[in-house]
Amino acid sequence: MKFPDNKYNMIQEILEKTEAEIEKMQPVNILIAGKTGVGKSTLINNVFREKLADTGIGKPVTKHLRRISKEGIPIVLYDTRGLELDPCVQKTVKQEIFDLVKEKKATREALHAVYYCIQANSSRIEDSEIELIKEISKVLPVILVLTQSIGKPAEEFNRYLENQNLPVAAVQNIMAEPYEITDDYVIPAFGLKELIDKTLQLIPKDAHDAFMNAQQADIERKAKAARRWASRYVATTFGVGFAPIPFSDASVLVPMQVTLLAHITAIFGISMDKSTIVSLIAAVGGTGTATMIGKTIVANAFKFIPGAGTVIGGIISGTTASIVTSALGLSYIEVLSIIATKEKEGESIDLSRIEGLMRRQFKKNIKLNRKELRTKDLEFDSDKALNDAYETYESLGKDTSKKVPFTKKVTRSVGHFIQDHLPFNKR
Ligand SMILES: Nc1nc2c(ncn2[C@@H]2O[C@H](COP(=O)(O)OP(=O)(O)O)[C@@H](O)[C@H]2O)c(=O)[nH]1
Ligand SMILES: [Mg+2]
Repeated sequence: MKFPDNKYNMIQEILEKTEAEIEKMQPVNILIAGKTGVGKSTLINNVFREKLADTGIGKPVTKHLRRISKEGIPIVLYDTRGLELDPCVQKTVKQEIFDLVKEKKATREALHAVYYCIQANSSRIEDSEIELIKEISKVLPVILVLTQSIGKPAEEFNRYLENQNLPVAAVQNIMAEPYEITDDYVIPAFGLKELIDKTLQLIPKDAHDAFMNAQQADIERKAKAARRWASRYVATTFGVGFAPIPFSDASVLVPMQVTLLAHITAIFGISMDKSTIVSLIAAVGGTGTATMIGKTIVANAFKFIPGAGTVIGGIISGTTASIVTSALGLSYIEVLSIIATKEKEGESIDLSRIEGLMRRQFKKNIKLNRKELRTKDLEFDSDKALNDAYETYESLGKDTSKKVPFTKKVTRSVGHFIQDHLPFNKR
């Protein structure tokens, strides 16, 4: 790591490190099988980031199998087609699946699991499909995904399938996207978090980070994973063996904070661009430029610690370093959760609000940690922390509403509407 003139580009460093971390991840490889029209693409677009089925690069690998991937998202999906056709075609599809599994076996591209999709309200399953599910289950764990599930018939179909004692790992009812019955009656999306949970139980541990990055159906879970990691990182970095450093050497903390933020970003998996990170760092570091003097962030952070100057007397102890760093990590995770949720809803974020949010959360977290760091793990109740961040984000929107032009106001009121319907605000 270079420090030309005691300055270096922290933002660039975070972005590069994030990319490198994602590249290092063992990608998750999932096969999505099922007849045309059952909802495979809808499932993919809602479970994973960036509408992967539509925007990913789809390459036919055989006549009936398509490989879907996208730069920066550590996942490879295979989509089948032709299963609805005559028995002869079905046989070919089946053979292509087994050839693929065999070819990739024991490589980095080995398949981890299968989502076998059946439309829940078809309420019946053909013998040939049962046969196929049984055979695939011999080589890979299968989750039977019952798509477009509506009401009792879908539940009954689930029970019927469970009673068949198929050798599958799980059966899961879902509605991947809200389903409009009439203008006034809409069945909300459900079942995707459960699908995420069941998938994590099936795939190997070394693919968990990649799966967490790629999924967007359970953002609280992303936050939790990031917190768990951050908590361990802070403890090991600033725990026993951390020699106190003079305040003038605060810049030695910066590489550690870069590592922290990069790893959090990698676990989280959001389409983060430079300007977003600039806003986030500026919120704490106190400057809007991309090139940062290493110690600004730490120096500014100290202003937020009540009584830091007098109590600590110019020395940064392990405790102080961990307070600053964990507050930074926690706030960053809270802000990323909001960005990720907006991204999922297809909304863009307001960078000035994000900056304000980061600053406020940081102030809150640094006080919280000072009091509670010793007794409390960083993995505190995620719902509460994220809800708090949401409320702050919302209040920031109201604060600035006087200054914004009309078109932006319209965008914002739409934004507010969406926020009111965000998963964190429910219940
Ligand atoms: N509202 C809603 N519609 C769905 C859902 N799943 C599938 N559909 C509908 O079914 C159609 C076919 O789904 P698609 O994902 O393209 O199926 P695929 O052929 O298996 O990829 C879509 O155009 C949607 O209209 C869902 O979860 N919610
Ligand atoms: Mg499709």
